[in-house]
Amino acid sequence: MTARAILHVDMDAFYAAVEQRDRPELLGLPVIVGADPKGGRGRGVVATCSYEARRFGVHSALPISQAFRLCPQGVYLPPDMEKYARVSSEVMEVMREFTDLVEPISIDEAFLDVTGSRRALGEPQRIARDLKDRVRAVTSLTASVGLASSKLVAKIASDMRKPDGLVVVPRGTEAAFLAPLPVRRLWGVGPKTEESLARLGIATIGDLAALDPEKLARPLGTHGHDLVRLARGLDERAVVSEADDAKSMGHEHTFAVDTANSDVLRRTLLALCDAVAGRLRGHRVRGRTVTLKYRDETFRTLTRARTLPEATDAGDLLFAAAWALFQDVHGERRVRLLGVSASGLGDGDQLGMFAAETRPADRLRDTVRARFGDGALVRASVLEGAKGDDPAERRGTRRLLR
Ligand code: TTP
Ligand code: CA
Repeated sequence: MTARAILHVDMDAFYAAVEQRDRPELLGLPVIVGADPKGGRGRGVVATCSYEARRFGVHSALPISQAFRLCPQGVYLPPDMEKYARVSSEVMEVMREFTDLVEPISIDEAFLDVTGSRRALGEPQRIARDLKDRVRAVTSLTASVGLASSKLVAKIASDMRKPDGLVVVPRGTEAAFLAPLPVRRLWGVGPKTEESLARLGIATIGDLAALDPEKLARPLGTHGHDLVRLARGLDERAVVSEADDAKSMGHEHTFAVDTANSDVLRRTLLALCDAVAGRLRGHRVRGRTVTLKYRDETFRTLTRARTLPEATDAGDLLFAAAWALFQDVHGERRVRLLGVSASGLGDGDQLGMFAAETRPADRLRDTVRARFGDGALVRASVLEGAKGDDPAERRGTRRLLR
């Protein structure tokens, strides 16, 4: 089997670069883009800033007031999300010239699997260079690219030589490439896991790779096994393109007030999963891939997907995957929107197992809902203390059917 060639493409200082492109008088200046509802300099947080501004210590998520103290001569601009979304589509379009296997993971980042493009387009390294050139020709913006045999390593590589970088990690050198880096660079290591690992004296990815996975079973459960594999550079996750995923069912919820309350977040996610599962059962299909959509208070929007060992229509199983994805992306910030969708839909009936395998509790739920309506049966854990933000009652909850 040929080794996979995975690219991770990440635009440089994306919002700020778009602003500098469109107003060339801003080139070379510290440009700070941030949501400030009043248009002044006193409120809101920095979405991003140009590399010139980063030299002053300004960075994403810093309160604008603090940025202004560090860099009073900066040019402060409100974000123009419509424009960035347009440029994002142009960039994604360019990527699709190189392969159908394009998986966007944020407004300015995507994975590409170019393994199958070799014959037509040349060696992966050449493809990576050509891609950077095309992005620049079409959008006048620069991208940084990592090329490796897995998503994990490609993503870390793209970040190593920003801006306008290209970092190639040859096959066989993945573990050595990862070893000196801090564990938090691993996808799936948030502040909590980092802390548990630090308590075991594990600071670098190399420390983790050398560990007997059994040692992590107690503090981290099965997650520990996966982490050790990742630390050794073993990551088989496939690039999942939207084309593969054309059909999906999902729900999303925008909070009336951005929230960091973990109970509310957990309940909301559970309610969304139950809603999606109910619809899957209603359509007599099951989903194999669970996608979480996550938008924080700064409007940073991420999607993360996980493919299950087998297709399901059970809310609990969707939730287990969605919750793991959520914990990977969620940090300290307040959350503005959560969404869950299921894709890779297969026909339960055709597989001849729908009736047999739908869980009794789920079947009961469906029967009650069919008779008495959607609000009739809600999990106790969703209702509990839900007065402030009961997902079932929120205006913000939307059904998505693509
Ligand atoms: P990033 O790719 O994290 O950052 P960036 O493109 O600005 O800079 P880099 O060169 O380091 O990749 O995020 C992409 C865009 O998402 C960014 O331009 C603005 C937005 N964003 C936020 O709105 N809030 C945030 O906290 C972050 C990190 C990004
Ligand atoms: Ca970026």
